[in-house]
Amino acid sequence: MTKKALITGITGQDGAYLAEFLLGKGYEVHGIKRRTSLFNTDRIDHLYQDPHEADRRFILHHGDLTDSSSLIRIIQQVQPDEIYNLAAQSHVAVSFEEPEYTANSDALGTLRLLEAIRILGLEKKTRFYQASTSELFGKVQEVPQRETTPFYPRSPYAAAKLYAYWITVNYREAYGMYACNGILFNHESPIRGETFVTRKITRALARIKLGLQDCLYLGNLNSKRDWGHARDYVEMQWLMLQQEAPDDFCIATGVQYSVRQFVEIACRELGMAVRWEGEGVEEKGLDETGRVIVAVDPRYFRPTEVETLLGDPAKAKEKLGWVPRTSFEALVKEMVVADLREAERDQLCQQEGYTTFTYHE
Ligand code: NDP
Ligand code: GDR
Repeated sequence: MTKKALITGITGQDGAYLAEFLLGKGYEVHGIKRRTSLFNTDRIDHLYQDPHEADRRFILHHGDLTDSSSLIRIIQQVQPDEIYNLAAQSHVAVSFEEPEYTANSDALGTLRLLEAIRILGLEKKTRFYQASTSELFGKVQEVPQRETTPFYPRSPYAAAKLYAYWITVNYREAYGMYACNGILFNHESPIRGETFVTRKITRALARIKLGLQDCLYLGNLNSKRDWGHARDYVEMQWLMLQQEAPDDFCIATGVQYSVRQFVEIACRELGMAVRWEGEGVEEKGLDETGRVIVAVDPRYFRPTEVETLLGDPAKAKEKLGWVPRTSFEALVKEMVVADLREAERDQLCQQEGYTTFTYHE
């Protein structure tokens, strides 16, 4: 029997990698996508199958985590063996601007899915994966962070994800559901959203290299993260649902870099030099000619910051056989190469008289 998976957030970074991975495993993959005024399926267009094709294994449904009726209808129709709840307002900084919406989609959205499974009597059939996050550790209480480290959320996003974490544990304990939390540390890729710091850096530096942009404005350069590759991490999401008993796992590389170091390594990959001058908001990154290519803009500071995250993936190593395949340097290189290609395309368009628009956020 072909297994059926339902992915919320299929148009996002992880959704795209996971869909590709599950199709490769022979799954029938269903995805929930929100209605948007413009197409937003760039990341999954290569997987698209025309609805008129026979034996389709990739099927999209309109729905929204803030709308129970759509979730119940889709789950009833699909009868999935596995649900991966990846949908979220996933930007920490934006969550300070849209706290209520973030709670509605990230916290209550998770509850709506779990309730839909229960209402439809699928507790014993449908396995559930919740996209939990290292942001739960927030103001860290222990280094490195592991499954037993106390949580201390530092944003509306993290507080919403805290509810989602515990409601997943509660439904597991209360109703015997196979429900897991993957506590994933930051993971990136060439298809990472353009406003997360890694992609913002690789995209901007590639454009600076080609003369399409003058300067990259960043917030906290001292912030440290444990960055892995999204392609490696989605495999762990799947593995968590293939165990005998449900459990929660931290997925991380166990290595940490600062935002400043990320800039340095990305510059190196592009054959550009960067040297730092000044301190705090006055700090600047200069290229070999003394031109300012990186500057601090306090508008990217967060009201409460998560200064440092470093994961301990020992449990995942032991029980899931987790070994991160992509090194930090290889990740940065892959992102830089992809963004350079995109910048070259923009440059060509400009040379041929077409305008390209760059939204800086
Ligand atoms: P993205 O922001 O790339 O993708 C989020 C997805 O959720 C998009 O498909 C988006 O749709 C969808 N979405 C947002 N709001 C709703 C809603 N109300 N109803 C339905 N769909 C919605 O995130 P990632 O792929 O990077 O992350 C996947 C999940 O993992 C998220 O829950 C995130 O919080 C969590 N996470 C991510 C980590 C990371 O480093 N990437 C680390 C730890 C956890 P649209 O395309 O229409 O915007
Ligand atoms: P994060 O990722 O908040 O860890 O959440 P992000 O890349 O946004 O920030 C990482 C760190 O970099 C600092 N920073 C900047 N961040 C952004 N976005 N833009 C800037 O200009 C900038 N300058 C410095 C931030 O302050 C922060 O300290 C991501 C998301 O994918 C979440 O959904 C996920 O849960 C966590 O990772 C794990």
